[in-house]
Amino acid sequence: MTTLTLYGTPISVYVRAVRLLLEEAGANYDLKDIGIFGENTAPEYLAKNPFGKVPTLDVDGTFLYETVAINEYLNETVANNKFSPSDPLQRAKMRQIIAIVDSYLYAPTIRSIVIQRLIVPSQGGQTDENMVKAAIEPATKAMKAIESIAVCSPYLIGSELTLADFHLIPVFVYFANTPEFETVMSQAPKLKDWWQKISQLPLVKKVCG
Ligand SMILES: N[C@@H](CCC(=O)N[C@@H](CS)C(=O)NCC(=O)O)C(=O)O
Repeated sequence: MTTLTLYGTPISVYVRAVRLLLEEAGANYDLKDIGIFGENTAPEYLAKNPFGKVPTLDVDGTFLYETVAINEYLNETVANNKFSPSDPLQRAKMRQIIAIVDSYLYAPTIRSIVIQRLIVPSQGGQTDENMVKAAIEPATKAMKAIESIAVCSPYLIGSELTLADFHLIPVFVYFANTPEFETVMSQAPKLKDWWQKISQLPLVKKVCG
């Protein structure tokens, strides 16, 4: 039987994307906490993931990194592909949303707004208001793009949870706690509704609570 060990801090957006899948699939795995403020750049961890990012999944001694690759692998091996639509166009839309999250949404929402609004003040620093202001337009653009692809009935691609939901949920968990959330989400009402429902799932509370 395959042994799975997930390296990464449970507060990480991307570690959560993987854990949402693992928990929903009921898979057996160990979580090894790797902090993102130093531990991730120690030589032992860089030997597993040269970019020093979390998560990394140890599959029987093979170190797999990049969340998209990890979740595609897990979807096939522990979930019988149930988190990916069988219809090619729906599957492409799922991947399109995931790519938009990675390429266009994560930076303005998490790296700029969440870090500046939630993390910097919690460490005694002062929010860079210019950085927050500049992030609103790209965050809104990415959110509107996802809104135009997703059906949100009730999940992003339809009646079943997919890898796209796992990718987007952890971003919303943090972003929803910022004042900019309402401003941005006023442009994406379907997604706001999706979030209101999905944030109540026991799975989301367990992994991201
Ligand atoms: N492309 C990577 C991104 C992972 C990522 O950015 N992880 C963040 C935590 S959510 C991290 O490791 N940050 C530490 C750093 O950038 O030094 C993936 O998809 O797994």
